[in-house]
Amino acid sequence: MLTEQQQAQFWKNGFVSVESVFSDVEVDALRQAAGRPAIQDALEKRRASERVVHLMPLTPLDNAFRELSRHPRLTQCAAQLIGNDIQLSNSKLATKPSTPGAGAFDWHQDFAYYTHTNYDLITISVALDDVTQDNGGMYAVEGSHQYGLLDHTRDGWMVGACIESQRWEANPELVAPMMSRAGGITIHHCLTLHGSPVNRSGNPRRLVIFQYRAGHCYQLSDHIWDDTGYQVYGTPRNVVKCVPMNVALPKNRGWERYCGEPHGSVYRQIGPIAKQWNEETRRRQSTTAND
Ligand SMILES: O=C(O)CCC(=O)C(=O)O
Repeated sequence: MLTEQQQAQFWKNGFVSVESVFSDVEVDALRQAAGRPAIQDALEKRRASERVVHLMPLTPLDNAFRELSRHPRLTQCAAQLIGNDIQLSNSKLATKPSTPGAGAFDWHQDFAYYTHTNYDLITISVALDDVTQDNGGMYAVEGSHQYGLLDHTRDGWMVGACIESQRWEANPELVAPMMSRAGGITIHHCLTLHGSPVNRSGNPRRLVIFQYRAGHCYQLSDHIWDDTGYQVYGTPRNVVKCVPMNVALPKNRGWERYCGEPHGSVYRQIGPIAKQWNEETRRRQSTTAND
């Protein structure tokens, strides 16, 4: 649970770090899960020893990460910030190689990748290693969650990076570290401008990253992952909240193959694995209710 002060910090700055959410034993179990063949093979295929890899979707690869995605210590924080009906939007293992000098990640807002009908989305990053300025920890621009959606496109195509560099260059005093020791978490708003520099440490940096959305967020573009829409807290209310916004839907070259056209499909909100897991939850709940 977040204290009132932590919640106030989140809403003021657009992010907050919370130390010691998971014990050393729990972190060790997560590291072991990250070391199992399904995940190691997938990382190797993506050349994780040379570059940043965001392994997605993570929860179907190992049950430890499915359990982590719905762990009350995470979902209760999410519920405090965005309400009682929480779905997983996506999950990933974000690795940075130990090769010194490798792995910068450009400044961006997460919302630019996954436009929704409103901004009730947050990202929780769980540190599997101590995350420091030396090993490529993330930085954020304080207060940038109030900027609205910035431009991440060229000629309408998503470039995966914010192109408005004045936003972080003009006010360096607003750029602040968003880091924690292993077992800690950071939480940031979907509009918080953030990025991470190269790893200079010679040590790996692994983060498990969950993006959560309120159930009333309806995805407008991009493709959905197998675990998108997994109900991790509360029950679905089947209400969509729309706030006024003009958003140029970004086109994504690589993702036409998933959805048949470059903006993705607004009709697909729940991935196949999330559907199956949600059905299991419904069955469990109705059995319990009938007992
Ligand atoms: O891996 C990193 O350092 C950056 C991760 C990130 O910014 C993201 O997943 O949105």
